[in-house]
Amino acid sequence: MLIKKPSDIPSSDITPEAIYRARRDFMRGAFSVGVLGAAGMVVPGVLAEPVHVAEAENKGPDWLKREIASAKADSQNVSDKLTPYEHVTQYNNFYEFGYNKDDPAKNSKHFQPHPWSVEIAGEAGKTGRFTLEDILKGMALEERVYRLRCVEAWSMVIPWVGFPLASLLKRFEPTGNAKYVAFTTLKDPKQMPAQKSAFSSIDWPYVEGLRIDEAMHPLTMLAVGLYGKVLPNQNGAPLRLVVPWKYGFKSIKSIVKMEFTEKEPPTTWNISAPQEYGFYANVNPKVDHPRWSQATERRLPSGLFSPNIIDTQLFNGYADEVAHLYKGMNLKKYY
Ligand SMILES: Nc1nc2c(c(=O)[nH]1)N[C@H]1C(S)=C(S)[C@@H](COP(=O)(O)O)O[C@H]1N2
Ligand SMILES: [Mo]
Repeated sequence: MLIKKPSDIPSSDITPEAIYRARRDFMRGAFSVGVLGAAGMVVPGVLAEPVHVAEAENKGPDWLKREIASAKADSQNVSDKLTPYEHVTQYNNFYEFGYNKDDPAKNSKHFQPHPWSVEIAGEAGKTGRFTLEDILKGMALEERVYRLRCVEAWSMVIPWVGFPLASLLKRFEPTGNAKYVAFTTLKDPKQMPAQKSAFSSIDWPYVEGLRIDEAMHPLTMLAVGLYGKVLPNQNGAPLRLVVPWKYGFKSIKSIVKMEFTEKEPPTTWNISAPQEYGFYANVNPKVDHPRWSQATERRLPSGLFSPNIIDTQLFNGYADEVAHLYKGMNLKKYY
């Protein structure tokens, strides 16, 4: 018989999400930002065995750490158990840093996400280049617990810190011709080693896009943190998209440009394999990937001896909020 060592028990099993919330509320009330900002900060996600995160792993300017630490819990939370911090930050897809799940954490250690700026372009009254500080100015950060479902049929539950994309886009006064928003990731082969590879099947930079109503939907967010801390490089520092009802590849990382466009913009995975990855990429258990089923998913942590397979939900469980966006559309055709 296999006996689980305590260290094999996922911390999400020890710490129900309710305790996480209670603890977070408690921390907000009891401690000042100064205490939270000190070295060896306790990540609010884990109570029974607090994860002490070295200050070196919570990299970023002090103003950003302060804003992230003071984020307010939003009502947009799912009740699923959180995926432990180690899994969220060590099992990643970020092809700019390599193709294995542990490559992004290993190969992004020297990536410099500060200072950072984002170019705003296209069909809008205000365009130009804005620093990360400009972008976050006046933006009330929220913590939101969302499911993330990768097209590869695994999923996680992540407490993001960020703000609704709509709050930012409205500032730039999109014109009536702004039907889509196109997003671009940084291209910098000096910092992103896999962009140097001659064998890459991806045409860098990574690009993504949303229809304007999807971009303006209140669930669509830009994240700057997770688990109450600065977004780790491997998760898309300093600024990444999170669209919880779509496959993970839509949630583009390390964004340097957003452009309002009239035409549907090209997207990286659709360019590489159009018959496998569409523009919409809505999570749908009834529309299988040509090479595998999308009916179920491996909810991480899920081990060889403790598989955690669950049913995939239409729109990743966000159908009540987003199904109206696709009314009358054939979801098999627009996959
Ligand atoms: N620039 C960029 N963004 C990206 C990717 C990538 O390779 N490059 N991978 C995507 C995929 S396939 C997924 S599942 C999610 C994973 O996010 P996470 O590593 O923070 O969990 O990021 C998405 N965003
Ligand atoms: Mo993915």
